[in-house]
Amino acid sequence: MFGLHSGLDNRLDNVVLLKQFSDGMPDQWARLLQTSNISVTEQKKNPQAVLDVLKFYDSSNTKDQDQKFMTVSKATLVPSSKPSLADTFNTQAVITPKFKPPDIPVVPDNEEEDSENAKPPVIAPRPDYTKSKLYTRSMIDTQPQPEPSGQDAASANGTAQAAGDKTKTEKPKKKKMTDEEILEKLRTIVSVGDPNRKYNRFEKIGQGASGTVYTAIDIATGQEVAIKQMNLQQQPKKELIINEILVMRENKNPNIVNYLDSYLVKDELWVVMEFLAGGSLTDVVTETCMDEGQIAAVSRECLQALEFLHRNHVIHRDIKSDNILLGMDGSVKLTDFGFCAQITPEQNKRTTMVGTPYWMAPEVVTRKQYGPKVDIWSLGIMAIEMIEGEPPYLNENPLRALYLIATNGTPELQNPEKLSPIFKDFLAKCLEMDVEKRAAGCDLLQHPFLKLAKPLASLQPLILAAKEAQRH
Ligand code: 3AM
Repeated sequence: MFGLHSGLDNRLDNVVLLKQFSDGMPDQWARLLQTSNISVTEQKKNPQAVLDVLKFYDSSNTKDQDQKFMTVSKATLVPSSKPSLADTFNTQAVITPKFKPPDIPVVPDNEEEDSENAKPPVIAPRPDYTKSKLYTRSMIDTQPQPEPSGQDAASANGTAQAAGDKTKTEKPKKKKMTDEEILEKLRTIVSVGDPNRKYNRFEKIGQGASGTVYTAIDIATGQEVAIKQMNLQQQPKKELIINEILVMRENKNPNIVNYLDSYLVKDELWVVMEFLAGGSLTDVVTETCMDEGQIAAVSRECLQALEFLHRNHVIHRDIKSDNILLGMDGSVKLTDFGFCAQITPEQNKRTTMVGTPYWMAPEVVTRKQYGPKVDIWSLGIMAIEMIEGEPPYLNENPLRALYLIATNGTPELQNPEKLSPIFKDFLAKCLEMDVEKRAAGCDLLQHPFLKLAKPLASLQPLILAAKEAQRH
């Protein structure tokens, strides 16, 4: 009886607290909070974190943005029409299971097995609901942010102002470019002419966050290319598209998907890039088990891309397996520069809350000034995807996931005892809460874990197995 009473009292207490906390809150926030699964005890423990994540969620929850940052789901549990963010919360009871997915065993690295003789990888017993992309869309906070607190301002080396970012700054706010100004700027970047005369045999391969992706053949060279077609009217932050093309065009690297060309076709911007036939790393992590040698190989390739970008003062800000594409030969390349930020030595910190909730670094979620090391944190989360098939908290509502990132710190692994000490050390250096102590890309490239890397060709059987699993 005592238990029952105390439980009831607790609940009543919680209702009162919840009401007190949400009093004076915009209705939309109170509604989001109610469906977020953030318990009242959690709300009470860290109200500021709750307010931060609510603000972010609300400001990135416009109809336009739902369209832009939605990724099409392949999961059977996901409704066939694109759900709105509100649907995301309302259907949460349906798509969020009450139980944890079964543990996915990490296949031990077998040094004697060369890639050609490798046995087909074990297909992980991964339930369909964990493959949902419903929760894994990229987001950006479009609201202006408050002035930094004294402490934040003092710790930063400068103020931030991205192309298209509304970040805190002492200067007057940068005027938003008009649609005509954006078109004018794009005309100076794109090639003249009709791409339908240069490319043929268009085939749709997918619907991305900002546009539809096709494969096509370059008629002159016979090269297969990928073409992303973006409707300019439907882009809520058109400045980001300019950013995307310029960064891709100016930062060529073997570990970055190669930008080839771009065109304006009526209302659309077409971006032509190299085609990677192996699919995304998400397909591999959700459908197969990777061993440490394969994880080390992918991590090294991604780190090479990040070290290059950071050296050139670019923060990617949306590192996740969906944005890593694979070639059939096992090559690993980073893509989707739609959220990246160009920094300078004088203005090397940003504050815009941007990325995909589950992969976001704590300093982004708690709205501190941040730098390139946010990509290193996200790489650590991506390494967890390679071990467990999904990022931490994926079963949680995104709002609660943001709260947990803000308050829990370094996430825990499901089966840490299955990993080698050297791999655990690598993860700890990526997922270090203290940004100063977190390793930089150039340091991590020297980490002994990467010496375990198998040849890239060892990824081929995983790519084939993922493709095979997706056919069924
Ligand atoms: O729809 P899914 O997730 O299978 O991986 C990207 C995504 O696939 C793929 O197009 C879909 C929408 O973004 N994609 C994007 N760029 C690509 C490229 N350069 C690409 N696939 C191959 N090469």
